[in-house]
Amino acid sequence: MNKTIILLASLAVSFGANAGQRDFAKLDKDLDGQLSKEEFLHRIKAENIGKMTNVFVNRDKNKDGHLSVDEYTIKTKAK
Ligand SMILES: [Ca+2]
Ligand SMILES: [Ca+2]
Repeated sequence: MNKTIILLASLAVSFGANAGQRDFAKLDKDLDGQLSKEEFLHRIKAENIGKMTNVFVNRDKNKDGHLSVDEYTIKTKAK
């Protein structure tokens, strides 16, 4: 059953997903559909934390302290 759910979830993520949306899914560790600052900065090197914190704040358009998929992908260019 769990495999079915995971398969469906990954289909939903990959259906029409661009690179930014795939990145988002990888970063969203607790799968709540929002990126916390901790999740966003998880893979960022220490020397880039300050810069990326600014990126996070700039992308958080509704200032709720989390990035939605739309907020995350709005300035993310497809790789
Ligand atoms: Ca999350
Ligand atoms: Ca937000």
